[in-house]
Amino acid sequence: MFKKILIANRGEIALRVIRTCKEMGIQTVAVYSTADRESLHVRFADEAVCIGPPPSSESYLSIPKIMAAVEITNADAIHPGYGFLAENADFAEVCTEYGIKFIGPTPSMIRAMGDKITAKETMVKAKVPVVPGSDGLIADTDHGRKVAAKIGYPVMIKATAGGGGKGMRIVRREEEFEDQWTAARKEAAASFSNDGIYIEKLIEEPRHIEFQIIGDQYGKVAHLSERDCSIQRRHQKLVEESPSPFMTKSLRKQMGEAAIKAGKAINYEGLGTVEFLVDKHGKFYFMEMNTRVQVEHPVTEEVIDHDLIKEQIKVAAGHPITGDNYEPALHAIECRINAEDPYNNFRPCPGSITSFHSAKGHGVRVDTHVYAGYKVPPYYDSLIAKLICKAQTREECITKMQRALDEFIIEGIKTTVPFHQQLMKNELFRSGKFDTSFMDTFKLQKEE
Ligand code: MV4
Repeated sequence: MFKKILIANRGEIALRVIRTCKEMGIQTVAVYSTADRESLHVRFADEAVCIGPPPSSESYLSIPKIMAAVEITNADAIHPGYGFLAENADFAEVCTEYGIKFIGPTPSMIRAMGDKITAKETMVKAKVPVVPGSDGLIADTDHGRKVAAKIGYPVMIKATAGGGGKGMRIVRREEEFEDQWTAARKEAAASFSNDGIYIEKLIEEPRHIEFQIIGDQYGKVAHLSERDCSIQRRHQKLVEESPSPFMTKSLRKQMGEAAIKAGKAINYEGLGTVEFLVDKHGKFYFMEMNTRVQVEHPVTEEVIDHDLIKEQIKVAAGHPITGDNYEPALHAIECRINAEDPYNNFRPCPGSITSFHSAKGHGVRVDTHVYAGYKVPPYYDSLIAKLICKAQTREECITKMQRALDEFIIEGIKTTVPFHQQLMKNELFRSGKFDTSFMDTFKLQKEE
C-alpha cells in the first residue's frame, strides 16, 4: 500500500480524499494556491505545500509545481481528484516517469477515451450501442451534408475533442447545415485547438444515465450501479440520484453489462464512469467515458455502502476487486450547493460566508471544505458543498432533502439552496418525469 499520497486538487474533493487516506493509515500531502491558505484541506493534511498564485494555470494545473511538491515531500502516489489534471494523459505519463503512481488509469486509457471518435470506434468494436452517425471525421461541408442526409435530420454536430457541450450544434434541416457546421468548427478550434468534427443522429429529450465502474489490474471490471444526472443546466449538473427513477431491473442488467464491456474493451484500471443517453423508449447509447472519480460519487457510495475512494486507492495499489456488480439497496440524492445566485441566471457569487450551519441528522451527509468565516475565492468552480440524503424510497429521500435544505443556513453569499428547495416541490421532478431538457422550462418562483 502507498505510504504517502499527494492530493493534486483543492476544495471538497481534496478533503474527501484526505479523510479516506487517514482511515487507511496513509500520510497525506495537500497542495494549495495562495488563495486557498485557509482551506480545510490544507489544515487536515499531514503536510501542505504552497504551489503558487491563485490562477489554476500557475498552481493546480502546473505539472512542474506539483512534481516539485512530490519531490520535496517524498510522496509515492498522486490522487488527482476531478477537474484540473485528473484526465490529463501527459500528467499521468510524467507521474510514471517519476516512479510515482497516478491514482487513475494509464495515459493510453485516458487518451483512448479523451478523443470521442476513438472512444466511439472502440465501443463499436466492443459491441456497446452507440448513437448512429458518421464513420469518423467529416472532411468538409459537402461530405457533412451527404452524411447528415443519410443519417436523417435532425442531427447533432460534435467535436471529437469535445465534452461538456462545447463545439456541439443541433441541425434540424439541411438549410441550417452550413452555418451550424462553421460555428461548431470555430468553437472546437478555439476550445480544444482541434477542429475535428463528427455527426450523429439527434436523440431527442434524452436522460443522462451513467454507470459507475471499477477495474483492477487483473482484467476484472465490475459496475456499481447507475446515477441519473438529467437535471443539468448548460452542461452543469445540479442534482444527481441513484437509482435512476427510470431504471428497471432488466434495463440495469443490459446497461450494466454494456458499461462493463466498455471498461473491458480498454482493459480499464481504476474508477470510471460510462455515460449513456437513454431515450424515452429505454434505448441506450454510449456517450462518453470519464476516467476519474466524479463529483457525484457519493450517491453511489450511499446506495451501495462502500467508500469509492478507498476502492480506488486499493485497485491503484494492485489489489484485486472482490465483490460483484451491485444493486442499489437505498435511494440517494445529491444537491450541489454552489456559490451562485439562482435568481440571477446562476451568476457566480464568491465572497465571505458569514454564518454556516450544515444540515444534519439521520441519512444526511454534507461534503464541504467551507465554514463560517471562509471566503469563497473567485478563481475556481463555485461548488461549496454537496448535500447528500439517503432513505429507503425516493419519496422519503425527497422529503428528507426538503427537511435538510430547510435547516441548511449559509449567509453572506447567495447559494443554490433556494433553487433546490423549489425543485424538490416540482411535480415533474417528484414523479420522476424529466429528461435533460428539464431546466429549459423550469421556472424559479420569485424571491420572497
Ligand atoms: C447528444 C444529445 C442528443 N443526441 N448527442 C451533451 C454533452 C455531451 N457530453 C453530449 N451531449 C449530448 N449529446 C446526441 N446524438 C444530447 C446531449 C445533451 C445532453 C446530454 C447529457 C446531459 C445533458 C445534455 C444537455 C444537452 C444536450
